[in-house]
Amino acid sequence: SVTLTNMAQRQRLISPEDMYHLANQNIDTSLRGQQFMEKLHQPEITIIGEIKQASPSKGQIVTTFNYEDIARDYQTGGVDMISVLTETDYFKGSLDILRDVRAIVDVPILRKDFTVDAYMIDEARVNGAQVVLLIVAILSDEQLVKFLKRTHELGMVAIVETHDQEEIQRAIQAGAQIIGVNNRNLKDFSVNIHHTLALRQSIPEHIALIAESGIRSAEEIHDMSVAGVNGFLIGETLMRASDKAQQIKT
Ligand code: IGP
Repeated sequence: SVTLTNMAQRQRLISPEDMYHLANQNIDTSLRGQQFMEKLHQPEITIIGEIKQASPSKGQIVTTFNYEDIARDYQTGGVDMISVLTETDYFKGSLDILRDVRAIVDVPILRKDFTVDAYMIDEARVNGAQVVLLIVAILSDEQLVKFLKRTHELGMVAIVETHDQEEIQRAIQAGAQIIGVNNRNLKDFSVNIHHTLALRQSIPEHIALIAESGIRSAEEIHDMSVAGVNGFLIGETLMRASDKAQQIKT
């Protein structure tokens, strides 16, 4: 029989009310999201490995996309979280991938998407994510506050993505606990990893900082870590690596 949860997971037509109630029945009590947040504040380096087969700037990144193998490799390598793209049009992701990955790993999972509705947070939870991405540039202050509230109600945590000083202020104001700085300028796709470093001082210590995009080497991670960056979100470099687990360990 097709349960409401099954339907919701398959992205059929589920009303916002039904999705809201389903999410409420699936509040995350595993504390994986909270543990991830605590790990960010520890001195060791925290790595998020991203599962992404395509992107608007690079097109198709990999020729074969065995996302289950990738998830296992990431976990073997010791990542602290796996980010799964669920956006279908530009990144060729899906909630199916998220759910399949959830079924085979224990690490927390970030639903990587353009959250523009609380519905998507409920949907993330129903499909097994502990963490969501909230991109300041596409949200109003009211939405940010509302989405953070919903995220926390579900026992989840949010990475609030920013790109400049002003967005960081908005993230802090809204009550972000984890701020991501995207080194990729979403307007022209240019990448500058020094971007995160330049913005470190604008973020209070009790808020964890994650550097996103364009990270290529252990050296870059080391330099940013010394400068007070807590976590590193790495997509393309790991997707292209043939020895993923080894890359993560070194
Ligand atoms: C990963 P990279 O350069 O390592 O593949 O980047 C991640 O930061 C990037 O995929 C990303 C993203 C996003 C994707 C950052 N913010 C928002 C989609 C939506």
